[in-house]
Amino acid sequence: MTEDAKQDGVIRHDWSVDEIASLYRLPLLELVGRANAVHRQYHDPNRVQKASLLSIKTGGCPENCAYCPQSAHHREVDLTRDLLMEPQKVLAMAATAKAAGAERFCMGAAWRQVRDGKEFDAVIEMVEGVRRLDMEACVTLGMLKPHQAERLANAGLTAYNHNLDTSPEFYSRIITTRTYQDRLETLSTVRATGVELCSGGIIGMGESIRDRAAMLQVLAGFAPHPESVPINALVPVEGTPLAKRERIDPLELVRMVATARLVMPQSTVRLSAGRSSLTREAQILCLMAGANSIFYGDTLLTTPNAGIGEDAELLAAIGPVNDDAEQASAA
Ligand code: SAM
Ligand code: DTB
Ligand code: SF4
Repeated sequence: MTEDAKQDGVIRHDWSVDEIASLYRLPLLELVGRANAVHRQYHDPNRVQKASLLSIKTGGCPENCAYCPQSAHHREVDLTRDLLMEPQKVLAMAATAKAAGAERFCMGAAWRQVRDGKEFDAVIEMVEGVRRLDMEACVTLGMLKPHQAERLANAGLTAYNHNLDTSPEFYSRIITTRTYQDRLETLSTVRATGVELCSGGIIGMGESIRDRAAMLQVLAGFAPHPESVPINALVPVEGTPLAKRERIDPLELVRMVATARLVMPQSTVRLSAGRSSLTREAQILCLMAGANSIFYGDTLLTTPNAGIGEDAELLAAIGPVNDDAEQASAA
């Protein structure tokens, strides 16, 4: 074991970007091996949490995130805008997701920020309803004020998703309608309520390895680390400024997951968007490298996901996971 590897698994908040970039660039087998050892130290290697996503309010967002099909700035995108869904309909979908094995239900609204009023009241009702189903509830609603975060906390919200997306340096190449600082402030507003943080980012937008490392450095600088770290690979959507970006090499995703695992040993690392273009084997490598959750269901928010059938096959091929009879009998 190298001297560096002996320190693996220590919880730190003082990583340098250089240190993180060096981990990312390790020989792949060394990187995955070390990440797997840390993963096994803190997590059950046979557990893969299934989370389901639902877009509760689709499209027409005033922000200009270059990757996002829901931005009103990208007029060429073929997407039907929708008003906020009725809580009853959302809760029926949550119940269906639970019946399919999802433990967590994540609801996304294409808002720049939360506004008080009927729509927010309806979101509170959704959160309460998901918790009554005995599922974890996560929402992603854009920026929010302390009293709004408190209301979500009182409704029983498990986690708030708010991604940093990329490094502070690369950020303005992707989004100009809000700042990195806005993002950090929302995260600290959520943290103050005791609701868990879900924050991660996207690779494959033209950023460098240093940018990827710099994003992880900011995340790992939080004390405690975000409980949940989604790692997305860009899904290039026709009509967005990033539509023509080539899909990243799946091994870059493996490296990103492994590096996230090494710098945030206790966090749940979620293998998020981009999974539908990965082979079964590449997904398994990501799980070996430290991912412990997948988004389960036929769609992410607006783009296709690996289907439930394919995922059932993936999980069955791995063998019984989650220690439950449902998976064992599907195998
Ligand atoms: N409006 C909310 C906000 O500001 O956080 C959230 C919804 S947004 C769709 C949630 C996250 O999905 C984004 O932060 C981004 O990381 C990810 N995402 C959106 N479009 C994507 C794409 N085309 N490919 C990969 N990830 C994407
Ligand atoms: C996250 O980091 N990825 C999920 C979840 N958090 C909300 C969303 C992925 C969205 C991919 C593009 C789409 O389907 O619209
Ligand atoms: Fe709006 Fe969120 Fe999409 Fe950005 S990522 S355009 S904030 S929905």
